[in-house]
Amino acid sequence: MRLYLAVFALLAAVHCEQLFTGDQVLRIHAQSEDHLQILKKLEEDVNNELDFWTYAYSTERPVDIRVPHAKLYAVKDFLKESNIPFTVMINNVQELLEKEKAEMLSNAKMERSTKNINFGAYHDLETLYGFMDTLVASHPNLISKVNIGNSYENRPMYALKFSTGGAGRPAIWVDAGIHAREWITQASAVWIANKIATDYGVDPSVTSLLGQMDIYLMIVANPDGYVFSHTSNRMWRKTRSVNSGSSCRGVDPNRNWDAGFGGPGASKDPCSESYHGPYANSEVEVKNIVDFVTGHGNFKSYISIHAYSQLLMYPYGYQCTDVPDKSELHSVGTAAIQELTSLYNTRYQVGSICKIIYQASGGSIDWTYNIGIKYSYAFELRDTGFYGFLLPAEQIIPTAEETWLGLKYIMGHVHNNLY
Ligand code: BPX
Ligand code: ZN
Repeated sequence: MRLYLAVFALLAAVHCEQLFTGDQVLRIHAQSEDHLQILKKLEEDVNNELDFWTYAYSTERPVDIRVPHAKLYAVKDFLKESNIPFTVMINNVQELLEKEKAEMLSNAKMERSTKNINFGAYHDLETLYGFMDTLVASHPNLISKVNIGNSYENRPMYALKFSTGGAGRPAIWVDAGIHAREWITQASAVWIANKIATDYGVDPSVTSLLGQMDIYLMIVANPDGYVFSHTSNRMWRKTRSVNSGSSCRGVDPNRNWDAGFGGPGASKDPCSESYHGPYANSEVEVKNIVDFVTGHGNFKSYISIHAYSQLLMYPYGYQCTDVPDKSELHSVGTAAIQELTSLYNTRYQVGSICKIIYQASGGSIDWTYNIGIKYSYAFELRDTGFYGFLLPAEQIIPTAEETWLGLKYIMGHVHNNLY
């Protein structure tokens, strides 16, 4: 009977969950414009099932591609024939996923017995939402939970509001997890939520900031995608909306904002990971944030947290011209990264989206900057290409700690330079 149950569970798991057995992530070093063109062609062909973890844009930055096991031989052969050098970054994706899953299971057991959340573990949506309630309950005079609307699949989208009172205060917005598979971002955001709660009244810069300003922190900006990345496909990035006329689901929620919408660095193919959607704000998750930010009317800073590559970026992504505030954004960014790096010597680069990664249209921080939110930034957290999206849980707390130092620096600057 037990064996029967085990076999049944295994079959069920195989049935609904995508496996990545034998898939490798290749790290490709383009050495010329020709190489980049070849890689871009591969990227545009959505039928070849190559999963670009980073995109082909410059010879300075490696291109990481998850290659399905069945295509490995052909892809490696093709790269060799094209004289494009590569290394194997992850030897077997499924092995890492199984390790991740086993750790989550044993952690969940421990959490059930201790009734405490472990910040050094990855969690499903239900656990994260439960923790938000716990945090609100233990800091009722500081934190409240704001439901800014529901997702496509009708899940609530919560922001934690840190406020010591006074309506209409200037505010800072921080979101994580707009891309589902970037699990280190949601995990870091939970730690940061707790850090803000416990540092209020203790850390003078947090205390004085919250004396005048509010912080809104959205830990899971793409809840449907996050759930799907737990239940069905760990590599899911987009929303889960149905695309009419296509069997491929989802829109890239970081190509769907009304800033250069549909321009370079976004795809019109619903099967692409960077599909911009049928029109700007078509994704209810994006629309909810847009409406909330517009309705609030007093955000001074908007910070969106992604992974991976270790970058701190400011606008623009949809065009490569400098923003008017470039020199201030750059120097604040550089100082923030100095703080971040001081803890564990994690190296970051600072620059505009277009200049340090690639042209990307329809991104959130371009829209927020264009509506007048000067301090618009995007982080790309760890790592630079050992584990990519599959960052081991043991790195969650160090990543959150260092990120917090960078964030706190930016927040402090915003507070001291209210406009
Ligand atoms: C981040 C903010 C604004 C515009 C672009 C980015 C980079 C981000 C993206 O392509 O949307 C990269 C990432 O976080 O999605 C990681 N990735 O390459 O998958
Ligand atoms: Zn992202």
